[in-house]
Amino acid sequence: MTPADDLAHQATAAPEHTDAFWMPFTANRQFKKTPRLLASAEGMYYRSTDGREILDGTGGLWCCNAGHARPRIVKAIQEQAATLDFAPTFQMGHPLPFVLAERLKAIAPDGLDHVFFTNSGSESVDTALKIALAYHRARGEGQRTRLIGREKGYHGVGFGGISVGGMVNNRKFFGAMLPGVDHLRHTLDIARNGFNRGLPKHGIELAEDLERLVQLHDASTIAAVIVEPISGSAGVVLPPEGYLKRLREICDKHGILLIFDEVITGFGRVGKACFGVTPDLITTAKGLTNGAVPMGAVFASGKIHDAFMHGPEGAIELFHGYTYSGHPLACAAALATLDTYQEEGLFEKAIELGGYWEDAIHALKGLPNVIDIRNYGLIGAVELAAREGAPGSRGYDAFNRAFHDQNLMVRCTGDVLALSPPLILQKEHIDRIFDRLAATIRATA
Ligand code: PXG
Repeated sequence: MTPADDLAHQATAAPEHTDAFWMPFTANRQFKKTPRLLASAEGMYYRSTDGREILDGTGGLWCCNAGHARPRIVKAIQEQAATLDFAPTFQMGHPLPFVLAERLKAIAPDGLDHVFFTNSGSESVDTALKIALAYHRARGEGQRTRLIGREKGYHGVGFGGISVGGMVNNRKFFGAMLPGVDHLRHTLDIARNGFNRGLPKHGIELAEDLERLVQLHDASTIAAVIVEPISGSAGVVLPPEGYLKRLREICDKHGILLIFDEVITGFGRVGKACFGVTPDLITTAKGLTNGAVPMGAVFASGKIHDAFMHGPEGAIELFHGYTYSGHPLACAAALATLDTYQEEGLFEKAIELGGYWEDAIHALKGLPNVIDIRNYGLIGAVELAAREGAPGSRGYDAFNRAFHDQNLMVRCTGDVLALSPPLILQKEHIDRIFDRLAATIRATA
């Protein structure tokens, strides 16, 4: 075997040893006893190392919005690797991040016309928080140092992200985190909004929680508020109707920046970005490159960007960046991804298919242990009742059963089964996803 053949074999066969790889966000010992291993992927399907076709109900991990192994993206990465494998972007450059930033600006909400590149959602979040702090300092309001997140929020795993985040297990093991952070209440309210279709009808008043924090801390100390328009990781928590608009109004009233973390919701997942509300900063990653090469991007308004562009011309305006900011392979993947989205009209798909998706997921109501169903765009969640004394175990069993017995990939987060399929899916895939999910739920006691 040549080394290339050997790599192809190693990438598709179950590994001989599993000890050395410390897996992220995984029950390592449980996984390694009965691994779930993927060897290849095309379109809507993965193929497992034991040769089964697995229907991808989650776009990988909320990132493969155009499906898998799309020829244009594959070719762009291959060609770019052979042309320019790496080039620095610190006091140097190469053409692609400039081209990509212009393309992104053209599809961003109005006014968000500057782009800072990162390599992940976590880095995008840290970048946006740092920009927010430095922005206020640049305009002489350096006392605005407080950051406001929200309960149940997920903003990645950097210290900034877990500090403003609100998922207990992502925080409690890691010490005191950033000082000067506070949290809004979350918007999940099954008692009032259970089995609602689309955005919840009740809960706009939860935005007033920001006024409460302003009363407590004084607006002059608050730099920014960060929220996910829809949070995925916490089990698909939707914004009540009018909530995001109200947050925007309160931020404007008090000179507080509003950051939308669109790492999951960006790039077509919910159709149009931002629910008609324009934030000051947007964090993205995942769908930006269809998951094919790690990349994130922070979109900043002209107001924010321009506040930095003062002082001597030779002064570095923002002391921040990553070795791989604007990496050539990531840029090539992102440009080919944007072409694919555009050519195939994928940003419209969540709107076109949203109604069919909604009917299909809500047809699961009445199955054993289903206590709520939530949906928006091409996102869905089915919440199962927790087993007495063992929260999360029913969700995990359903997820594991879906993979092994139904050839379906879903996500479980606690007892919530979350879905975010590639946007290339057709009605027949939707039928298949929910047939298999229904069988899974029936079989999971
Ligand atoms: N912000 C949001 C809103 C996210 O959903 C991140 C930041 C962090 O991105 P990186 O690229 O650093 O992982 C995320 C990531 C899940 C799940 O199961 C969700 C994410 C990651 C892994 C699993 O829902 N979101």
